[in-house]
Amino acid sequence: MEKILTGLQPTGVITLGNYIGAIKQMIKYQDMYESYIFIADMHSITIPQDPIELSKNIKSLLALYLACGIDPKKNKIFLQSENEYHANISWILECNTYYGELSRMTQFKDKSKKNANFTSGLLTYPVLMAADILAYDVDYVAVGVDQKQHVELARDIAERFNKKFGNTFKMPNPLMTKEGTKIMDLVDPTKKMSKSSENQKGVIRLLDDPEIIRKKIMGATTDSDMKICFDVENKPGISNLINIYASLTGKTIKEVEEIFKDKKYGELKSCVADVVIQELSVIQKRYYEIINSGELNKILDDGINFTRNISKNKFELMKNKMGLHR
Ligand code: ATP
Ligand code: LTN
Repeated sequence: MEKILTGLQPTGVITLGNYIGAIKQMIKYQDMYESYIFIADMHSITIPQDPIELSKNIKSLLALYLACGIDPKKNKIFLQSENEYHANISWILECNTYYGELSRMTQFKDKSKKNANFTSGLLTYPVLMAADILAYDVDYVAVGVDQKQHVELARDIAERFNKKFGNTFKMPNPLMTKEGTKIMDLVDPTKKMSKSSENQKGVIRLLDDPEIIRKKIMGATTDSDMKICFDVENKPGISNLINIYASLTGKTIKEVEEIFKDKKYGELKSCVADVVIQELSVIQKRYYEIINSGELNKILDDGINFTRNISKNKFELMKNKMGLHR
């Protein structure tokens, strides 16, 4: 069976963007592939985190994975920092990655601009991501479009290592939503909806109250034209609402355009709010049942027991190939 992997950072309650771009995909794939899904807590500390908040977010993210429908029987679910081999593999890969490659990564350029005092971890972040991927010989990596460049870098690093030291890694392929769905911020629809966004009004979180969700969607930035059609360049706000509606109802963009072509912006917003609230209320109910149950620890224990061995073997193989042995 082919393998697939993905990770999410525990940097706050996940957003509708994470849900549509990452989690919903994994739910589909868990029946098709051998699936690995982990909490990328080591990636989250590339930006300063409050320790108490971080550990709360780790538990909450795990409960949300499950509440959204990630099945622990079908997925290897684990916490990245509990598997020391990811960081070990990452170091060896770092020594096979060029500074120039890392400094050209779009995410690094964006995030390093926000704080001139950024850490070196922010720069080497994609190498740790390559380690997460290459440790398991996965066929696919489920990511949103914003992470495609990092998966391509993982391929470049793998290819270079294989050429230099002999076949060691399988080539992973990025697997993205059909239209490369990227959910945008509701207030500034030219910017991706992001967990770490400062303006809460533009971001829908999976645990937001229904009234808050409705308020945020009804207040979404649109345009002064009155036409409902998908045109990301000229109508980013309306296009984003169409995209959300299509992603949650399983309809195509064309079908959604057809449904709303003679409707007013207010009607589109209200229908988008209905589908979002409907989908999230089911998830929220399950989340509150799961968060205080004892099952979370057992799931992470099973996950780490399984994955540590695989990544240890890969690390040993890499060391051997490079002459890192007595
Ligand atoms: P942060 O703000 O901390 O960078 P984030 O919200 O951008 O977080 P990540 O943890 O970096 O989210 O991403 C988790 C997954 O969700 C990735 O696969 C990413 O591609 C996907 N994703 C994140 N934001 C969106 C979005 N707005 N639309 C679609 N997919 C998204
Ligand atoms: N960088 C990713 C999270 C992540 C990941 C990975 C995704 C870390 N390691 C490996 C897929 C595969 C992000 O911020 N979304």
